[in-house]
Amino acid sequence: MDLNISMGSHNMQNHTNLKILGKVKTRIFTGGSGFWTRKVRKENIDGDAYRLYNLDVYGYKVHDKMGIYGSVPYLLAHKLGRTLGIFWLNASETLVEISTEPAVKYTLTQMGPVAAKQKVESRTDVRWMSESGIIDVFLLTGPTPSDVFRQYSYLTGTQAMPPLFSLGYHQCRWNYEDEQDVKAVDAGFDEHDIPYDVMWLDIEHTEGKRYFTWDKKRFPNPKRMQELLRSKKRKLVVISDPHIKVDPNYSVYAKAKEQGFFVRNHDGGDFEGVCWPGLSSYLDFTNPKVREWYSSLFAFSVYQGSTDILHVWNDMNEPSVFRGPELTMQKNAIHHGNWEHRELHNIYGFYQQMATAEGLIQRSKGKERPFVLTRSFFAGSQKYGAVWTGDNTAEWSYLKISVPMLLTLSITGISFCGADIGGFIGNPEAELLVRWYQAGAYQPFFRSHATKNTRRREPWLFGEKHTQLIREAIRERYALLPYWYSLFYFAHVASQPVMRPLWIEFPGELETFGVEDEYMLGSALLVHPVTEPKATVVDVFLPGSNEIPVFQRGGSVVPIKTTIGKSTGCMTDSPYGLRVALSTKGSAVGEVYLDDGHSFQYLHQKQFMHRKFSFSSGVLINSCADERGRYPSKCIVEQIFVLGLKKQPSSVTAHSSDGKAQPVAFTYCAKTSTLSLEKLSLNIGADWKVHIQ
Ligand code: NBV
Repeated sequence: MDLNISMGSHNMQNHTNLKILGKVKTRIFTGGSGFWTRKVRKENIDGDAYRLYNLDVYGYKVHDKMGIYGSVPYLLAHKLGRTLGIFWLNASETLVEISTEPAVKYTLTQMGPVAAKQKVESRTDVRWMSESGIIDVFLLTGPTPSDVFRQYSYLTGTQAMPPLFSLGYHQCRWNYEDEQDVKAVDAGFDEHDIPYDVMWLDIEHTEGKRYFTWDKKRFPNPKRMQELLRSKKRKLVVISDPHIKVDPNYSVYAKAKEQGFFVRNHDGGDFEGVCWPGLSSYLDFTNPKVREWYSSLFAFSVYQGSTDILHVWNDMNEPSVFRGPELTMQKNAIHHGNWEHRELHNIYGFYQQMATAEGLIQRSKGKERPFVLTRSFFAGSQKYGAVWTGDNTAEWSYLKISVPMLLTLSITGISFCGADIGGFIGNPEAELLVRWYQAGAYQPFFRSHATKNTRRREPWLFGEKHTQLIREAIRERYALLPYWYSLFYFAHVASQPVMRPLWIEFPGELETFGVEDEYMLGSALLVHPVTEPKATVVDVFLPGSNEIPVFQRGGSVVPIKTTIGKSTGCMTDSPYGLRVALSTKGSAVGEVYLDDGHSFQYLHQKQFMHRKFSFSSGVLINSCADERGRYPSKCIVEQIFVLGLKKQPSSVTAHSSDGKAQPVAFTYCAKTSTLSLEKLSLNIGADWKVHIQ
């Protein structure tokens, strides 16, 4: 591989440290990553550099190299047989120029029958330029995609294990008007038999955009409202931005002012800019003392009206400053340690999310996993929660671009990511909204959101036909929760992205390299969302030797829930099902991970269960995948579908570990080659075998 990195600086002098993780033999050749809305991989570059500079870009353009809300200065390169990464650790404004030389094609001819392979080699040069500061450069030498993911996680951490509820469906809009509105929307979900987990409140829930307060007229009794949600095992997320209203009577402002916790102007006074509350100062989250204090604001005794079902959303943390240069903070503003803002601009939002997550953990005395969504992010933000793609528009092109945007985030370590369902700006027509729900149900962070003054768009407002389609999409998400949760566990412990470009799963298949309209969810499911209007057919590229006419990969076992409740919390005891899709050799493997879904006991007390399913020679085996885990579950596997079974079996028997065998009733459909076992009662956590003869 060819590696040709040039480094440069504009403005101040850089100090560059080059570190190599593993052995670099030769040079890097292609790739691209970060948070750009353009294609992840593009032949030939038009000359402009990618810009990494976190900015609030309302209704950003699709396919644009200018930065938006977050940056990850990390580049991945992949060719047949080799994956590499370059991590450029610097948080100042950074430009990355990528130029690709035209591809050279040559043919490898193997001896024997006509087996000709075409191999395409091209050379890509990358030039990195950071405005300021110290630069640490890490070369991650792979050689496989998962090696690179692991090496990158050594440097930046892995995805935080999300609380289970946060993988359910989230309902948001700017704004749900008042407690009555929240109550009505919440009831709407139950009336229409649509599960959901989280109600969201935007900036209007506060007293004049003073975060940590409630508008007394609209939300006179926030605890009562939270109790209503709690009764259905649902949660609340409220917004908390980094700007603090300049108001000596607002205790958050007064205390921060008194302790010198705001970012300062070059001349020493507190920096003041305009944002939602009017004149505001900005907390200096780069100061550990500020973070510690900010975290303490989430204590139940301090944050009046909050309960343990309240989680947090950090917005505007690029930081967004109305009337500031490019809508952000002056580069010569001063932070803790006398660092100029220019040195750390891209990591400001990262520190707010860090302090918020810490605060939520502390208020639970270290017991509960937090959920924090952030708009701005940097390398490592995955340790603190989720990221979304900001203010997108209700147009088909934004639905389409959500896939490469989320894939880019995923391979840069941020697995918990999503795009506003329906598009934040504008009013989606029913078809677009439905397609967006269908796509979003298979994207990690699943939240619908809409800006102010848009028409209401709760799932039941577009006629029964559309309600039904949205209901099905959301219910399918809930059915797949065991699979989602297991994938997040593997992201957490083994740095494997949840959403994967095809080339990760099929690194030796050249045809997969440029595909960005479909992806793998884990290693078992291939998803190709419909992102065009009036589509009745889509071309789906099926890599590998997959013969199954569903997009579950041949050779995989996917765990599901067979009964859907009002929310994830209501489904703790619901039974499991297993979808076994056989490979051409008639085998399949899969895993399931489960724990209490909310605490850190999986870590401290090993209270988790990790099981492995394997099918070969007609026997499906459930065995323990991690002996350290001890989390008993009463849940049963009540349904098993075996897809791709060539002939009808003559008998099916279930064998428990104590040697007892029981015949199992089954149905077989020759047309679809599917065997269905229902009304089973096999414990999910016990060793058992099912023999199919
Ligand atoms: O807080 C209001 C909005 C929020 O709904 C949106 O999700 C953020 O991306 N916020 C931006 C500020 C206003 C945008 C016009």
